[in-house]
Amino acid sequence: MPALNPDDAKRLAAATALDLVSSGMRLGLGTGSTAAHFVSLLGERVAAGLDVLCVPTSERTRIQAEELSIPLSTLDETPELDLTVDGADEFDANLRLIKGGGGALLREKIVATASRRMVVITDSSKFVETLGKFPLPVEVNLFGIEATRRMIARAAAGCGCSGEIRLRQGADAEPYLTDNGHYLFDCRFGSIIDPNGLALALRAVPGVVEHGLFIGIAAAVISAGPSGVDVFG
Ligand code: ABF
Repeated sequence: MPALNPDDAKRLAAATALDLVSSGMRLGLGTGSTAAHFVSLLGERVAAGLDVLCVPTSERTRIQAEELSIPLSTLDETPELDLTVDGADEFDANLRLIKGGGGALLREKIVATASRRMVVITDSSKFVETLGKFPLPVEVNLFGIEATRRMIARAAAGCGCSGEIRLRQGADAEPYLTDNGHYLFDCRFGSIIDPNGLALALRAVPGVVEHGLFIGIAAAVISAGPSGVDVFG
């Protein structure tokens, strides 16, 4: 069998997650290139008669799902979901995740925690022994941004964090605005020895709206790579 490239692996993980979906389900739809494969495959099933109602985690995903005629709802109309399928930037053996590289972590966390089950789909390169090589995204309110930056640095004291405001892609050097009108700090830790402690410390900073550590939320990770599909959890 030829080696899978990362994009094939993402699609394989997405196809594996599709087996968990059945008619009548209310689904959360994630954001990012892996989640986009899931949405695309789900669109094919919907066209063939699958009956689901979906809540997207970003405007990007909403647009993709609309184009595929996937029936959509909002969390206000459909506050409890059966299953959310989403990607991740990193995961460890305890199903702890870093998410938010795609800029949608707040809605992703709200939708995932409104679901009875969250299943993560990734290519196998996202597995790490210790979280933190990928910069941790932290969504912050625009008010008092410098004060918040310092408080985040103090909250992460000892972890060696340096945070930078994420900029939009392109040459204008304007900060990236999330779908919720906030900025993102990308905090470089290298390794996060105590993810639970860091999550609590970040939550205690008033200007922090949410952070990209997902702990105790994912029920399983479907990871695809050169050796096939592994399911963690
Ligand atoms: C979203 O997309 C994220 O929370 C994560 O940041 C990212 C993963 O991206 P990709 O699937 O493109 O690797 O799920």
